[in-house]
Amino acid sequence: MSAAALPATVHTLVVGAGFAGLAAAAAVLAEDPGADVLIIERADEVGGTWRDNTYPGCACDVPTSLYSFSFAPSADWSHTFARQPEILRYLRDVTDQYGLRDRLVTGCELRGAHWDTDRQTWQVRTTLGELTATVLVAATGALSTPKLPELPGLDAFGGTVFHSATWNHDHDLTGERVAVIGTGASAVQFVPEIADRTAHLTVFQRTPAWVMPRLDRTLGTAEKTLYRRIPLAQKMVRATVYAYRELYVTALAHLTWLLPLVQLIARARLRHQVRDRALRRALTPDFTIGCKRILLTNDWLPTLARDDVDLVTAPLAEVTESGIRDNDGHHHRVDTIIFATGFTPTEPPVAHLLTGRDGATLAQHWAGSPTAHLGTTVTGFPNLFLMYGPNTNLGHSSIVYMLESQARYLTTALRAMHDSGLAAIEARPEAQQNYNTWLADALADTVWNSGGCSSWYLDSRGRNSIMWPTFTFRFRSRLRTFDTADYRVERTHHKVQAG
Ligand code: N01
Repeated sequence: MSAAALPATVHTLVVGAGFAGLAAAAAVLAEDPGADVLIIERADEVGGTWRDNTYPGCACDVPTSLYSFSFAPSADWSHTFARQPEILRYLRDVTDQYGLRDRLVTGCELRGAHWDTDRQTWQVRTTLGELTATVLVAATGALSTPKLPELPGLDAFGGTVFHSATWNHDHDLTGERVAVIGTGASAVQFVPEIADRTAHLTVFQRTPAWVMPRLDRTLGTAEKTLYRRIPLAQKMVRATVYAYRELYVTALAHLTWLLPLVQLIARARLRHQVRDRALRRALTPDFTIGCKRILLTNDWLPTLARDDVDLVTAPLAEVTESGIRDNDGHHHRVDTIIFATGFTPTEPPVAHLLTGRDGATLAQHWAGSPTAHLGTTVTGFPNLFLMYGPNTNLGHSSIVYMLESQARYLTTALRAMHDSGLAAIEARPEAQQNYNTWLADALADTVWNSGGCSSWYLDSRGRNSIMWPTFTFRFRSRLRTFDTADYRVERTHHKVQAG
């Protein structure tokens, strides 16, 4: 679709074409193939985080049988944990096969949107022009804005610098001395991939994470043929993986006393993979497993044990023209610095772009601590749906399941609006409050809140505004119906229903 094709008005505008935006648009079209729905995407292709993250070794650390759309099974996956290029290919195929390409405007970035109380619509500004939308779906992703720590001296560094999420493929690391800052889910995937190429690697670790094996295997021709010929077989595998993954949350959220037993496995593996005692000590976390995301990898620990790889646990002091000085005063000479320092999920930039009924932005409402009703709708922001909203992230299963739950909720809400002739729906403050009180209670004893770590699940106010606290089927069940009692509804201009 070209710039000229950006319409003046649209009923449902989806911002972002990653898993979340595609799930939302596909659900709306599945419900009504003639629906007036448009997706705008700032990049030139769909894919979201799976388009942007192209670092060596980038792969999914959730089994692909779950980390794919239930409505679009594929028998083409190479491994049980799919690699980034094939996930991106899959999302492109879904876009084509489900008629989403015709509804997509690429190279179109959201500049701002405000709720127009008189017109009961969203007035949307984009880089390609303005448009009016009745319903706005923010599907801009939680892990889309790379976080770069402010390090003194970084500007003066004479070498190359990039973030894992914006990998510089034009830069050859062969024979270089490379620093990697951060030891999270991204670093553990690319560090083993580049270690053979670099002359020397220095990995700066702030907090060690618990590591468990990634039980990955290739999918052979026989298995793929089976899935192609008998789709039910693949559905059964998906159901089985779903069921055993749900068991994990029992320990993470409900029976946390079980977690030290899981730690024994991680400790035994660490002992087996790292012979050096001092290194092992440096790599042993002091918090309960699961508090931070468990890293699934088979080659991270052996890579850190290599002679040409150093692990530095002293905090970073400054960047110099030729390297990094740590707080112990050691200077590490490097040619390239790679930040694997994660993203800004509790400070999503889109929140600064959305202005609600009272003229304040979502970021101002949230003040550093995102809240929503059912992780999806927000008081003061009529007809706004957040995909991957507050408290929808998981430590045990697939976010795609949550996104599909939210997409169905969106379609249920749209149907309710249509059937009842509603122009606007807005979460009632008390409904949102009750929901968040329940969340806070449910999260209190989970490992994410009480496991003794500091993680990106906790926002600037120390509140857990990221994690869903229990089984994913409970999320789906809560979002199965659209309860108008939870909403202030407007039929026509300014006629807010009593209550
Ligand atoms: O980022 P992270 P990531 N100085 O935030 C460190 C998803 N993901 O890109 O632990 C020094 O996990 C920070 O240290 P600490 C997944 O949800 C999914 O690796 O905060 N260090 C940490 O070690 C994941 O959770 C897949 O003390 C600093 C690291 O940088 C999320 O993306 C694959 C620092 C950041 O780790 C993010 O993963 C990959 C500073 N100032 C990622 N600031 C899938 O397969 C941060 N750090 C689905």
